[in-house]
Amino acid sequence: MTAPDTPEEQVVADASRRRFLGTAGVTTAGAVVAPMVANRAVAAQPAGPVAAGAPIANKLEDLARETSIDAGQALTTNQGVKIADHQNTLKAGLRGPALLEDQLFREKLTAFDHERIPERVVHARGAAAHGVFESYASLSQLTKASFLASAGKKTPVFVRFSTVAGSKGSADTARDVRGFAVKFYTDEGNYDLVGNNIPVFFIQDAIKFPDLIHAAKPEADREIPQASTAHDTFWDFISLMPESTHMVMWIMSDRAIPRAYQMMEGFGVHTFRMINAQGTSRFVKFHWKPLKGVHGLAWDEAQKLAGKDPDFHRRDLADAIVAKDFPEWELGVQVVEEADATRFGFDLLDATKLIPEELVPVRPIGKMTLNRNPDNYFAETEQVAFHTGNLVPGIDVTDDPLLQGRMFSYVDTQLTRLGGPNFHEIPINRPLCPFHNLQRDGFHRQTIAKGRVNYEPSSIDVPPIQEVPPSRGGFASYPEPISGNKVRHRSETFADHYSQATLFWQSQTKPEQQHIVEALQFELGKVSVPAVRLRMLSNLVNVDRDLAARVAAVLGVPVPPASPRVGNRKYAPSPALSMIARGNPKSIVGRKIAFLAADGVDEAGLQAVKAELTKSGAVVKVLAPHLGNLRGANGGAVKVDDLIVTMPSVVFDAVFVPGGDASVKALKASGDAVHFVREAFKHAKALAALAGASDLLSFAGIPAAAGATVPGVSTSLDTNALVRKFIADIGVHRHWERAQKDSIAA
Ligand code: HDE
Repeated sequence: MTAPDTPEEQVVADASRRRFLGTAGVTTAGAVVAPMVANRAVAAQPAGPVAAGAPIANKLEDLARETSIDAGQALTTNQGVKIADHQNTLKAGLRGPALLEDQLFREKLTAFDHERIPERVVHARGAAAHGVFESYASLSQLTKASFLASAGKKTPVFVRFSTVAGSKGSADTARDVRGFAVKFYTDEGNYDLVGNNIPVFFIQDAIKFPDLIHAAKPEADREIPQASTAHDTFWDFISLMPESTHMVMWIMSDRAIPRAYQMMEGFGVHTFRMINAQGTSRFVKFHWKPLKGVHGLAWDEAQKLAGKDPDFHRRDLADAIVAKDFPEWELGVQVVEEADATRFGFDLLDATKLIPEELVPVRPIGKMTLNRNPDNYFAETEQVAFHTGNLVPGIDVTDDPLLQGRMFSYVDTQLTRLGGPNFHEIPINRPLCPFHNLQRDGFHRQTIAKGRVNYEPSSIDVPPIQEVPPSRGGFASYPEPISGNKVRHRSETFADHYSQATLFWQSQTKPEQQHIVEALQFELGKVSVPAVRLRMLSNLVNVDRDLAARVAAVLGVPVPPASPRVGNRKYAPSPALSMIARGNPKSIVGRKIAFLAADGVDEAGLQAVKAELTKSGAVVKVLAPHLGNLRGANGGAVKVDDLIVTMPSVVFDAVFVPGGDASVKALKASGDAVHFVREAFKHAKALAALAGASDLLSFAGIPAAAGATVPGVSTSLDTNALVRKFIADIGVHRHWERAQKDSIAA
C-alpha cells in the first residue's frame, strides 16, 4: 500500500488497518476520533420533556427535536463512551475465543437482535409522506373542528398509503385495496382519517374482520400465495358472504392496481358525523380527490412490476416529492341532514354502500399537499399509529357496526406492535398541542411527570389538572339518543347486497368492464374448488348476467342460477364511479417517458422532443444498449440515462423512438428493444416514432404504417405535430380501446 497523501486518506488507511490489527489499531484511532470530537458540538440534542410547553406550530420542527445526524460524529456506545475499535470482538489471544465481557459487542448485537417489530397484521406494506392541509373556507356552520374553522388555515399532516394483504416486503402493485391514512396534527389534538382508496368495504360487521383477513392472507398450511387474493380460501369466504359483492367489483376493477398513490382517490368509507357549535349533527362521507386524476395500471403490467420494480409506488411517491412535483388532493364531504338519513333506500350505517355523488355532491373543503419525505422509514412510517378514535371536537363516529369495531382494534393492535401503551409519545405520533393527563408508567415511558399527584380530584396541586368543558374545547361525544334490546342481529336495512354492485358495473365504461371480467377470470381461474367458482358465479348473476356469462365462458361452465337475493333497487349509472368517465386532467406532469435510442440516433430530433416533453413537466429517460454517450448521426453526443435491460417498459407511461437509420437498425436487432415497444403497446401506452423509427414499431408487429390510425400511436408526422399529438396521447393515460393490443405477444 502506498503512503497516504492527505489526512482523509490517512483516516481510511487507519480504519482499514484496524480491521486486521485489532487492539493494536487503537494506537492509530486517535487520528479518526479527534476530528469527530470537534464536530460533536453540532450534534442535534435530544428533546426536553414532550408533554410540557407551548403548542408547536409545525410538525417538522417538532420532529427536528428528535433527529440526530451521525455523519462526522464520534462513534460511541449508547452510554456515550467513545469506541476505539468497531471491527473486532474482544478475544483471548489474536486467534482465541470471544470474551463474554465484551460489552461493546453485546450492546451492538442486542440492539440488532431486536431491530424488528411485528409488522401490521393488515396494511403491513406502506409508504408515507409529510405535508400540509389547507382549509378552503370556514366550515363552522357544519363543524366546530378548529382545523376547518377558517379559510387558509394550515394543519401539518402525515399520510401513510398501504396495501392490505401482503407482508411488509411484498410488492406494491398487488391487486388489493389501498390504505389511505391521514394524521392531522391539529391545534386541538390529533385527528386521524383512516381510509381506503375504495369507498365501500367487504363486510358489514367488525366481528367478521378476522375471518376476512384470514381468508385473504396466504393459506394457513403453506403460507401461499403472498399478497394475492387469487386463491381458494379468499373466494370460498367471499362466495359465502354476498355482502362482499359490491367491494369485490371494486377490487376486480383497475382501482385495485393504481398507477400511483398520488393518482388514487381516498374515502373515509363509513358515515361519520360533523357537529357544529350549536350541537347540530349531520352525517358526512369523506372523499380525497387527487388533482392528478385517477389512473390505473394494466393487470399484466402490475404483475410484471411486482418483479421488475416491487417498490414502484413508494418510489413514485418519494421521487415526486424530491422533484417538487408535490402530490395533491382535495378533501371533500358529502353532507346528509339527520332527517334525510333514510331517503336513499339503503342504510347509511352499512359500509358496503356508498352515496352516489350524483345524489349528494361532494363539496370540496380543503387541499392536502405532500411535500416532504420522511427522514427515517422505521421511526416515522413504521411507527406511526393511526386510530379511528383519534377525533377532535366537531367530528364523531356513527353506529356503523364496522366502525364501532375499529374503535377497539386500533389501539389494541399497537400494544403488541409498538410494545406497550406509550406509543403516543413516539415523535411521529405525539400531538403538536400540549397534552397532560394522569396516565403513567408502562413500557418505554419517556415523559418525566413531576409532582406527587397522579390522580384526580386532588387538593394538593393548586391549581389542579382540570377538565375542559365543551364550550372551551373539551371533547364531548355526540349525545345520540339510543334505545333497544341487546341483540346479536343484522338489521334488515343492510340486506340488499347486490343493487350497488350492479350500479358499479353499469357505471363503468366498456374497457373498464372488460378489465373486471378479465380480473374475475384470472382470480377464479386460480381457484381449484369447482363449488367455490360456481357459488361465486351465482352471486355474479345477481350483479349482471352478461358479466357472469363472460366469466363462466372462460371457466368452462354454464351460467348457474342466481343465488337468493333481498332487494333490487335501480340506480342511475354514476359516472363518478368510473376512473375514465369521471373525467381526469390531461396534464403530463410527472409522467415517465422512455426514449429508445442507439448509436447513430438523430440527436436533433431527440433533443427537440425531449425539450418539449420536459417543458410540459414529464420526466424523460434516454435508454440505450450501452451507458455513457450515444454517437449522434450528425456527430453530436447524447447522454444515456439507463440501459434498456435495466429499465423495463412497465416503469414508463409512454415510449418515443427518435429517428436515425443506424439507431433504428440497432434497436430492431435488439430483442429487448423490440419487446419494450411491444409491451408498451400491449399495456395501452402512448407511443411515438419520428421519421424512419416507425420501422421499429412495424417490425414489432405494431400497426404503425403511414395512414394507420391506432389510438395513442403517432408516426409519420413532423416533429412539432408529433410532439403535440404525443403530449395529448400521454395525457389520456392509457388507450384501453386499442383493439389490437391483446393480440401482441409480450
Ligand atoms: Fe383497518 N386496521 N380495520 N380498516 N386499517 C388496521 O391497525 C380493522 C378497515 C385501515 O397506515 C390495523 O395499526 C378492523 C376499514 C388502514 O398504519 C388494525 C376493521 C378501513 C390501515 C385494523 C378494519 C380500514 C388499517 C392494523 C373492521 C377503511 C393502515 C395495523 C372492523 C376505512 C393504517 C394498525 C396505517 C390498519 C383493524 C377495517 C383502513 C388491526 C378490526 C373499513 C388505512 O387495527
